[in-house]
Amino acid sequence: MSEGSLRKRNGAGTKSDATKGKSAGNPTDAKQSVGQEATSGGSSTIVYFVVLLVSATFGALVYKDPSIVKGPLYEFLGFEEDPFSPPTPQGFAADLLKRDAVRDAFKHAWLAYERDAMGWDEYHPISHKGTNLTEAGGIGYTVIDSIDTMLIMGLDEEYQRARKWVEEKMDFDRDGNFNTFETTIRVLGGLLSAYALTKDKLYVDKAVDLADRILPAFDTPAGLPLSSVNLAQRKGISSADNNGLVSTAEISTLQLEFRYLSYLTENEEYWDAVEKVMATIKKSSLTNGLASIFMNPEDGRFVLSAIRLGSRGDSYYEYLLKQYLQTNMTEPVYQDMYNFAMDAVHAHLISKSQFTKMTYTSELVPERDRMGQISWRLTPKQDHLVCFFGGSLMLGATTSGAQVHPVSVPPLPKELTKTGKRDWEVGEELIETCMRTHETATGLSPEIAHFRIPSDGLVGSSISQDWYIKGAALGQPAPYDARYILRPETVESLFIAYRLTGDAKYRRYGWDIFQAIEKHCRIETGGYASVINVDALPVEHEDKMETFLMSETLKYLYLLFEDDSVIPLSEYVFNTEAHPVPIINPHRRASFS
Ligand code: DMJ
Repeated sequence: MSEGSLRKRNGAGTKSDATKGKSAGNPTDAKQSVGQEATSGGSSTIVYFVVLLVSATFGALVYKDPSIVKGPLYEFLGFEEDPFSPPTPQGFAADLLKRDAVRDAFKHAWLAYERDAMGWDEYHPISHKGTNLTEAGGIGYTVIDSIDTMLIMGLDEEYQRARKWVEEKMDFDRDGNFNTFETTIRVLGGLLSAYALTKDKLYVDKAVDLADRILPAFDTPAGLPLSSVNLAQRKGISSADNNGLVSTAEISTLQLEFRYLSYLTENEEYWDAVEKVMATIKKSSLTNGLASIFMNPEDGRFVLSAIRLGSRGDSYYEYLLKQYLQTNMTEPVYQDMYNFAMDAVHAHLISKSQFTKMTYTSELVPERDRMGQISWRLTPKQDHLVCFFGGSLMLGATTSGAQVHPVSVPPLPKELTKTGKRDWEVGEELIETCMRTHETATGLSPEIAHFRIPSDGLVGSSISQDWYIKGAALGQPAPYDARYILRPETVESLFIAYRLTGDAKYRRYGWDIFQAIEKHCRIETGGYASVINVDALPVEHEDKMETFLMSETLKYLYLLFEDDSVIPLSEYVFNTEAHPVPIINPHRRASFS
């Protein structure tokens, strides 16, 4: 494994970008120019001593109470922002103790899985066993989802054993139905990222084998891939549960993976398949810019269904931005689609809570009255899944919403467009809201949070805060909404926000979450388990360790505490399962606009 491939090339890491950025308002530079002016005016010793005395007195006063001058001073010095106020990036050096604590946690998870269930798709840490997604046998779901985290963490021995398993045991010739989206983001994405970080041909060969088995799922009249695919029969399978409809997030979250594979292999078929999906979505887009969560693979149209940033909607928005980033900001069509979607989200889905004015996202649920008239009900419900969106908005603000590239760290207001500023602010606020949902008995956030609205009938109830877990009642079984299943979305946003601001508070938040996971999800005999009710102590566990703990949650936490030259955001884009793939200069242009 070459560390060089993980770190920013040519030595110009985000750290130096940050330094470069800061120089726009760098106090050191400013002091130098002030000093030069003072001395260039005259050579007299008296003048020199008077200036020195005044400066020293002034300096002492300011040292004691910087607030007396800092506003006027920084304006006088020509700074756009207050250089004396936090957040001040302290450099992006690793916090070694915390970083290594996260690495130990990963080892605790991986070694238990390896001991009890190596090669099985999923792991159950309490019963110490593995299960597969289908009766047909495993496809390396957990192994592949974890490999790039080992590479990033420098876990060489674990990595070598995992690679050996991929080489000798992994088999996609399984006669069972696998979810097209999950198989792509976890397994294809994991293989591609392992290749990107090692340049080991084994991973591309495996990726090609898998992608060729998934491709037939795209063979529908509108080109929208079916929900499942039989990997051995190479056949798309439509979803019986959803009347053959496909989920918007699922069909629009395959693009980074297939496009990168096409770039590597020069096989245009992969690129064409996923681009056609985007062309169909663009053609069908609703006039208000919103996207409902189901589409029809027969005619390529959106189907009347909920509109939200949570399940079945989430990564549609994520990949609009990331497709623009993956193609090195050269494809205006993805930027247009992203901007159109963001305007719609701000206009219709962003809400403020009743009492403390927390920013959150609502859902629009269609309702049909007796006359067949449709109206939309704004529901104050936010999935934990939505917590990716704060970081995503901030990333969008500094790229799609930026006037200069790269922007400073943190960006200066003048560097952002009007919509960039809007997205940056709302992104920061959404992260704060997600952190508020960690104010539970365990410090873990629930799967779904509801926010108080005047019509909720809870006036005078014991719910004193702005948000609550619906259906939770003392002495009653915990509702589904109360679970924490080791999800990554909040720490994903914290990682991005830290890289874009250098604000130490994001590391503090991440450390709090990590400690809550350690305290309540860690199984002493090995592994981590989901918690059934985040608001009840002692916790009750569900015997399952989701694969995204090792692919996403622990990776983002590790990178939050790692120095910022590792997987720099200027060179990589993370797929929705946190597998980094390189930003590419595309060899072709989008065939639609
Ligand atoms: C992951 O599999 C992916 O992030 C996906 O986009 C939705 N969420 C889960 C983890 O919560």
